[in-house]
Amino acid sequence: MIEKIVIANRGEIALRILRACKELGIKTVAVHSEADRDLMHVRLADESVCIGPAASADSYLQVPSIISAAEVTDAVAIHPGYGFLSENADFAERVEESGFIFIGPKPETIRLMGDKITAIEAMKAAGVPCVPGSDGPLDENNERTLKLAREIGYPVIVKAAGGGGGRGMRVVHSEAALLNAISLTKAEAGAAFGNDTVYMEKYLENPRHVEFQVLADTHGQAIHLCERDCSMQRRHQKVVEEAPAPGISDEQRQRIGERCAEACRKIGYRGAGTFEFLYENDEFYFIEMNTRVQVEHPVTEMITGIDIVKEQLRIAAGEKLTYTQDQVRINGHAIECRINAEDPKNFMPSPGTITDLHIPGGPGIRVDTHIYAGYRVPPYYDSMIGKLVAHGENRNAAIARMKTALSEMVVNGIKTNAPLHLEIMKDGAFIAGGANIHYLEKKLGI
Ligand code: MV4
Repeated sequence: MIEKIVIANRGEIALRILRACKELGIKTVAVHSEADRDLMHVRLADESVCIGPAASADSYLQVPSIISAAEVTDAVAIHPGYGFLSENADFAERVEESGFIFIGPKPETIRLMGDKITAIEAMKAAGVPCVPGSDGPLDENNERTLKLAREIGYPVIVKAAGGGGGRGMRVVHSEAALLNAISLTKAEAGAAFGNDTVYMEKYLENPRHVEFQVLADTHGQAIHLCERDCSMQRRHQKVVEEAPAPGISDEQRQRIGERCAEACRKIGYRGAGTFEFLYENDEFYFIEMNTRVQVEHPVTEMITGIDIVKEQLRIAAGEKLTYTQDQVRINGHAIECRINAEDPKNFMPSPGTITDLHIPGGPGIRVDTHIYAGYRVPPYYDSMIGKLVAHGENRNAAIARMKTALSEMVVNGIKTNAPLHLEIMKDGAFIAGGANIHYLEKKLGI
């Protein structure tokens, strides 16, 4: 096993990674900003290194500082968590060139998936179903572009190859609006990503966001861990996630999941990953792949009993996957509520000191959080302060447990979105299951 790793992240995921390391007997180095000296995982880590000022750009995004921290502490590997440098191919490359193990896919795989056009090309070639579209960049030939759009059928969506996660895209409803929409999207993409390449897809009007979790080792084995439904979102920020996705048949789950696992084998994928699909009228359409551990990984862990972070560490150490596909069994249903330090009415961030804290518990409840009574939530980072996860023998049981847990939870001193979560848990369309990606914003009146 790996002897010592640097945890190149903060907050709940840094603590989650630290716990997995402790269970596997791996020593840990916490790297943190000047504003994060009081983080829980910094206290619990074997060593810690301050890597710069509060602003992420000066600390958590500083590649040389993180690599230096690994060098001075004699670590052998770096876990990037999610966000920050986790999907930065140049970072992964610098980590490997410096002689460390990057806990994630090969740099070239991150680069392949970072460009949404090459990602779709690779997945289509591997037999993963994709959205009908331009199958490549749009070029200067406007006649060709107009013809393509006519064949796809309006509405279409123009997306930046360097975008993803909702950045750099534009819906087009008519031929008259197409060429101008492409110019605007290209200009925005060039400024935002330094890459003005755009492509086009059929715009699906009311899809759900359903994603498959995969694990792949360096011995050519790959498995899927079922899917998650992440349709409850606001402004491209997921609010509630669940597994399995309501209404997906086991036959379809195994069919699509196996396509994802096979695609991993074909491209030599390594580590944990997520295939993002839009799901509409009982069909799956691949849109993007995430090459990191995701915020919502606990719902998958709850229904499969598989520790995804420990598997990441084992894979990085060159071990074979602990599980074969046959050993992956779905048990019940799990729901995750992202708890944010924000005003539940206007969604404004609400940093500050947590004066009193009561964390809920009981059967089927899991809380992944780094907060404690007296902790001061800094204003510099993402407002997510934890994740409340409820598992039950079925979806209704999980909802009932989530409602009980939400009503028990006390986080005083700051505002949180717990009241919004209670409202969602009592919402008719949520209870019915299968609401689409627009449902929450419509409910909130956006
Ligand atoms: C789409 C789409 C409809 N049709 N692509 C937004 C985030 C990025 N990952 C892809 N996104 C979308 N791509 C086609 N062909 C609708 C969205 C979309 C969306 C997707 C997932 C979750 C929330 C969303 C919110 C708005 C739009």
